[in-house]
Amino acid sequence: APPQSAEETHIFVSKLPAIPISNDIPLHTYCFQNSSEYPDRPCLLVDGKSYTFAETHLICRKVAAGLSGLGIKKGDVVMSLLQNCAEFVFTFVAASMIGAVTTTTNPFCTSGEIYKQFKASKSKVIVTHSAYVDKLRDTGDESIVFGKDFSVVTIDSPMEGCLSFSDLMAADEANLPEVEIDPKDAVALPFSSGTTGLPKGVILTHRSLISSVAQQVDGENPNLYLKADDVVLCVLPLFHIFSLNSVLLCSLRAGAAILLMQKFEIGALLGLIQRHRVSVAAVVPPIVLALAKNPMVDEFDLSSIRMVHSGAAPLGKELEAALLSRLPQAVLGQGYGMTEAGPVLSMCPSFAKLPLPTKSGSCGNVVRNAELMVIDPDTGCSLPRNQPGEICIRGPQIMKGYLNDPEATARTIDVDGWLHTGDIGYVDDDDDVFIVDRLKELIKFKGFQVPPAELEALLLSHTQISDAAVVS
Ligand code: 4UV
Repeated sequence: APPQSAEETHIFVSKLPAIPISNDIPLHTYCFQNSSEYPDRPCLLVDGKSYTFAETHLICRKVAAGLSGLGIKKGDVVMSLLQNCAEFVFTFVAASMIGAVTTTTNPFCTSGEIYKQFKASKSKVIVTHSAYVDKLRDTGDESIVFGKDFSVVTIDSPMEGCLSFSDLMAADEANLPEVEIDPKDAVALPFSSGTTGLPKGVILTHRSLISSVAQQVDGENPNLYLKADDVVLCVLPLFHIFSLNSVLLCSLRAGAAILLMQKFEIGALLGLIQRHRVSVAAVVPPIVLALAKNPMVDEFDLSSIRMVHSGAAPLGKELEAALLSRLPQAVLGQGYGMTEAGPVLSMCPSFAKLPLPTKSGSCGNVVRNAELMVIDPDTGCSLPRNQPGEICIRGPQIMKGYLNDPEATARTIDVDGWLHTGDIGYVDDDDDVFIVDRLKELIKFKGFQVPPAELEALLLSHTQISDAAVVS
């Protein structure tokens, strides 16, 4: 190859050809766009119950009318404080249908953490399980009173001062208001600390989420090929962007069944895989570890699994090999995502309809209809192949910005539209992306974000601690 001049910009794109993406429609329309061709196919499988695509779509429209009846309007924020359950899906899609935005929260968060996000997002209603209502009663703020200034909806047992999800589901879908949705309107507001500081609201629009889903499952040769008869395991929490996007939204779009599991427990998981003949499993490295090492695995028939998609944290080569020796029929690969990136930056090409090989330890290739660049963190210059630097991504899928935080947005998305991930990695001669280090402060525990700034603030609230610094 001829020597590259210092000024040359090295931009990496997918080996797969670009595809047309219909990202000028609302997200819910896009997800259910083909579903009238298969109304009776199973869409959601949960706790022995099954909802077809037609039933799921109808319940979403009813819940949308119900939310509208509660006074939720276009642009309002609905907080989903839910573990994986059908009501998560109904709430998210219903909010989209009325032009509202869902902010997703981990139900294990403390009351203080929940209300920080609640206030920052200006949520109007919280949808949750009755078990979490007690930690919601004290808002920590006299000006916001539980049950008076906002509604709490429980999906299971009725609780004092709360509404019931069954009432939302009983609404008449004919009362669904007509709303005009702009592709640039927000639809999801997950929280992430990004490259520095405390958690911030990440504005994901209808256009960004459709683009990200399309980059994975659309086109003649989808990068993440989900088939109509696939049963996709949804054990990763839907409040995290990996599961929300690459499991829920991708499966809805592709017409595959989603098997919802409330929380990870190895015995129950193995039983579900065997009973429902799970074919695609989205996992994080700790689940790969359990599947590779737990002796119980030998007692179950996991032969239905054809694809294991790991992401959200690095997956070691040894662990990859250990799992493959137990699931020799499966393709195991990684995706690489970041909430702010919409979220998927790269995906294993062996998941494609026409699969291509990739190397162990790689996070696959950059997604189609996007550009990836590796920059020298010191000089900001773009780097050629095989040289590690900060990974940057550009495309229609990335976030619009952080909620009410123009400085943090400008620090993350530069004037040329490149989103700086804070991850150190490189692209090799075969277009395989490798993540080797992290420039940013973020600590990850089992795929979950642990922002050091949050722990530092907590430590500093102790009267006998004068200063603290948290590192990984
Ligand atoms: O913001 P976040 O918590 O987001 C995620 C998203 C992961 C996804 C999403 C969709 C997929 O299909 C998929 O495969 C994975 O984790 O944290 C972002 C940071 O997590 C690290 C990296 O530091 C990101 O900036 N990370 C995510 N994926 C990987 C990873 C990976 N495969 N290998 C190493 N680090």
